[in-house]
Amino acid sequence: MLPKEKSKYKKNGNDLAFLFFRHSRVIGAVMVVLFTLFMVFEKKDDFTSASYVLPSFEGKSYMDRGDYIYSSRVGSTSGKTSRVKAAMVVLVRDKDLYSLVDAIKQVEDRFNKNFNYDWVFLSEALFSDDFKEVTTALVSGKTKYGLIPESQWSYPEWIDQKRAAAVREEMRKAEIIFGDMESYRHMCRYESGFFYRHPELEEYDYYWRIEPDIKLHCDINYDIFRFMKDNGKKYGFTISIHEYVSTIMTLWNTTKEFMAEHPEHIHENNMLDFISDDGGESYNNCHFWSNFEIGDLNFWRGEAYSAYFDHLDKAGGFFYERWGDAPVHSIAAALLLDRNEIHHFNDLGYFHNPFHQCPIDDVVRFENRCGCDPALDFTWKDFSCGVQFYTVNELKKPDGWVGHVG
Ligand SMILES: Nc1nc2c(ncn2[C@@H]2O[C@H](COP(=O)(O)OP(=O)(O)OP(=O)(O)O)[C@@H](O)[C@H]2O)c(=O)[nH]1
Ligand SMILES: *[C@@H]1O[C@H](CO)[C@@H](O)[C@H](O)[C@H]1NC(C)=O
Ligand SMILES: [Mg+2]
Repeated sequence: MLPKEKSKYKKNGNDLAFLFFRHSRVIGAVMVVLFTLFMVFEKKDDFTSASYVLPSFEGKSYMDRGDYIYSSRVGSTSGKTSRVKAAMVVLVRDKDLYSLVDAIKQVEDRFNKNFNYDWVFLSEALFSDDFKEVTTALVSGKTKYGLIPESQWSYPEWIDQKRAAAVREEMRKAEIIFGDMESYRHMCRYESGFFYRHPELEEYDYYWRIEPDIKLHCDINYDIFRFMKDNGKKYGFTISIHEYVSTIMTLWNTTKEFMAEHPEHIHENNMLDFISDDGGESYNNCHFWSNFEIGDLNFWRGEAYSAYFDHLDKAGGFFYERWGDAPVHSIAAALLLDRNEIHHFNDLGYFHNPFHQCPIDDVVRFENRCGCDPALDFTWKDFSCGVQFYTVNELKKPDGWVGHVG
């Protein structure tokens, strides 16, 4: 450095020091005011620390906490690495591709990029090359595209199609949701009785049902399918809800016929108390919302459920009423499974219009990077059946659940 420049810097430095001393009282006063304001607004005592540490973690994952999420019946899934035979399954129309892409991306980013499970897309019409290319580009596993045989997406011969059409017209007038739709009925019947028999699903034991427009709010940091297998779970849900009675007027009576005819299929440790408040006399309309399902395909493929589906299908309520696959699957799971085989995934965070599941437990939400507002969580609300599920199964509800009722 040249001497001249050196002196310049020195001079500037002296000037600054001079200014500081001249105004030291003013500067001091300003600093006191700022400090006081800081103390007033920042009531926390850790105002000096540079990084913020989440208070409730205590270095422990909720996965190891052994509380309501992993109830006493459920073991830890850590340490297991091998994949199970499982796939994401999507029933979808070709034209709904761009309602589906973001759902796929979320499932990949939040879960599947670490596990690379396959995706199976099903439809009653062939998928376009565009659909196949876009979906294949998005996923980390293999993709398969299955065509639904016409025999499974049409009227069985015992159905009176005139009667079915008359019902649709009545329901249209009564403004019953999807009541006038023929395709919706084929969809519900297919999801109830056929998807698990599709040849493209033959090699799998577990499935996760995914629909267009759904959202996943949280990371899933464990292999959800292995969790099912290791813990003997056969049906997993996120949201439960009461069904619209006018769509299932005779479903319970038809179910009671089945129970009387096939007592051998009713599990001795069933969950009847989730779906009936009077010991089976009537249905309380509680069901698992089946737009999300993680389940054991072999349960649906088994003798008990096959007999139940056949009984319902013969009765015709998929067409003469508007039986949904959600109450059908739920009633079956509640009656034919051991209640311990049904699992509430309270740690996922999920949205299907119009309801959210958002874990109200801070530790779960923070640990899984949930991007949702717990105030919107549907689980504990009146129209949900979450309280019923936790109560009849004597599961511990998360702290503060009462504040989310209503
Ligand atoms: N291939 C095919 N898939 C269908 C058809 N109708 C519905 N689906 C699929 O079946 C599932 C349920 O249908 P949705 O229309 O989502 O019914 P929902 O969930 O009761 O109602 P919203 O999502 O509120 O419209 C979704 O995965 C749809 O993509 C159809 O006619 N053909
Ligand atoms: C159910 O069956 C009972 C007894 O057979 C009958 O009285 C009742 O009306 C039926 N309910 C419906 C909704 O069909
Ligand atoms: Mg849907």
